[in-house]
Amino acid sequence: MGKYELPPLPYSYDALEPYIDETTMIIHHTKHHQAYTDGLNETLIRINALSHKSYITGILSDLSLVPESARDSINFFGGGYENHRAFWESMKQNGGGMPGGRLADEIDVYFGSFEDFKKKFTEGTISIQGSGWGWLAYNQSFARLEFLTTDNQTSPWTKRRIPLLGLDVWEHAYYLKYQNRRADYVNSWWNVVNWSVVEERFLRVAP
Ligand code: MN3
Repeated sequence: MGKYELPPLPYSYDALEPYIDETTMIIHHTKHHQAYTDGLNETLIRINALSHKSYITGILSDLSLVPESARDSINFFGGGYENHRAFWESMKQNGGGMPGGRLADEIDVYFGSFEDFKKKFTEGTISIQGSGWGWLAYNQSFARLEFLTTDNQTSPWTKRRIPLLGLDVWEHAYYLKYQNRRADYVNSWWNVVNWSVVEERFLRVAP
């Protein structure tokens, strides 16, 4: 694939105000995401795999193929690179509301209702111990939607799940504005979710 580069944000750093503040977005994108990107490139160089034919999601899907000495680094930096890339894309200014179409129907089937889904996602993500992510994901083996959490930067791809919508609850994602109030951050975040992107992701993978 060649060297990975920090993907530009699809909006300005202040676009998600007041829910996610500009300073947090600048640091999160230019420092944290940049560090995952650099760490991924350094790890690939170390194992002579910068020209690996698969995009990072393919590598994360089967870490057993990665040399053992680099597996944790690929999991961490590769997951961090990809999780953040997808995270930025799944938010927008004036987001929020509800999904429509087939995704809305499937959420009703597997979670009961959109409100039930939101509750499960919110509570499950708030209660992650330490750093991690909450996810709405697609389980291709069982052709169904699922909620899951992952620790640190582990990607849903590594758990054989296709990420549709993820929420970063590392303290770096909210501490400047919300301090220790993770619940306030998670509840606010629903106002910036870009449901049309999540619907597109779902329609690409669900037959
Ligand atoms: Mn982060």
